[in-house]
Amino acid sequence: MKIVDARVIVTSPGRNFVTLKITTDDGVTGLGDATLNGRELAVVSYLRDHVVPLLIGTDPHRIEDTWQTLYRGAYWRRGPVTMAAIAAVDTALWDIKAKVCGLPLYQLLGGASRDRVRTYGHANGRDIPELLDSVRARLAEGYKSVRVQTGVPGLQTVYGVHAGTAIDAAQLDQRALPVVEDWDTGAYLRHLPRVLEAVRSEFGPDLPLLHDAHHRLTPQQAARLGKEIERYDLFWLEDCTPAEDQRGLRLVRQHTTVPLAIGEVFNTVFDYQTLIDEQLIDYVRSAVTHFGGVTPMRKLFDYAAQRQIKSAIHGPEDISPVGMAAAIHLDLAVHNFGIQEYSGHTALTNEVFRHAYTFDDGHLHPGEAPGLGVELDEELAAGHPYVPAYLPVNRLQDGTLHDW
Ligand code: CS2
Ligand code: MG
Repeated sequence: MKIVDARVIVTSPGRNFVTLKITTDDGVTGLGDATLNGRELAVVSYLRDHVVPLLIGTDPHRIEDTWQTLYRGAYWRRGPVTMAAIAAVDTALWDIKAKVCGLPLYQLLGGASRDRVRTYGHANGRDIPELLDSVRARLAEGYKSVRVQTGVPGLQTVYGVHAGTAIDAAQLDQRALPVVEDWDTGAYLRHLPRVLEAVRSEFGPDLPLLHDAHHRLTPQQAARLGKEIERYDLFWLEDCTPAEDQRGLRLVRQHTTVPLAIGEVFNTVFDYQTLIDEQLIDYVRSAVTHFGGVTPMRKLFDYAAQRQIKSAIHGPEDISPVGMAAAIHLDLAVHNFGIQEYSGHTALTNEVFRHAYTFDDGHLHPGEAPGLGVELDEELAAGHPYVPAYLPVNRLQDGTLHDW
């Protein structure tokens, strides 16, 4: 079997997605997600200009060798652009291999370790009443676990709070450039305990709650917050501090038992080494799309399992249904599964990317279709071309650029 074609398809059914489609001489095709939110075109070029020429004529069954060739053969290693490109190739080759075997991908990953995949959804509100309504909406949709994010008094815009957030018209016009959001760590630290108190008193002690601090605290601030919110028994506190300096989590871990989740911006196992070796976190958050594909994700989960750390694959709307499908196959198969983030996608996105995975009663299942179980409607995709778009940036009250 040989690869005879590999095409990069960029489509924007409401937001930008980058997909690699590999075709073999037997006519078998495989899909891989290469979407890097705000830097999509960098991955498009990396794939089209530097990876696709290397794939033509190679054996699609040699997944490990292809992965090692793309990782080591480039000389320049790691990083989100490189690893998103490699992820797309790796995922597409697993899709092909599973299709050739006539099996859903999870069967090639060791078969099912559970009957269905537990998820969590996003609840957000500009203020506490709006957040409580959003939690009720997620529960009504069937979610059994909910991530809670709110606005902060005195701030115009905050991560995770959208749908009517006060972005003025001028900023909307600049959507092709990063929107500038404002931030005040002190206001946030004072406000979050009030938010969690309100959610717990409304929904009781048993509802699994998650919160994403989104890289904005110093280790000291994260340690203080973790201690203060322990009484609200969170399922996890996510990205409590920027974790390039993995040792920073030692301080947090010394002061709080709140479960910690980190890693959605990580793209190789080396980003996690201290965190896993010293058991500084409880969940690893990388996405198949940003971590080099299915192959390294399996290795990450086995490494994490040695320290009783569980999986929690990143699953916002900027992971395409192709990347989401790969995640759900992994979720069903790995033993140390924790939880799967699932924001869902728009109806149009689900038309462009028809998928076999299902969401029911707060859980996902990858389905039994051979491969990933995703088909890309290229004609429909072509009707929604790339739209320049950036992630926001954050500035403190004095104008200092801060982590978003
Ligand atoms: C967030 C993401 O889902 C999460 O946990 O951190 O929504 C993140 O902000 C986006 O994926 C960035 O593209
Ligand atoms: Mg996050």
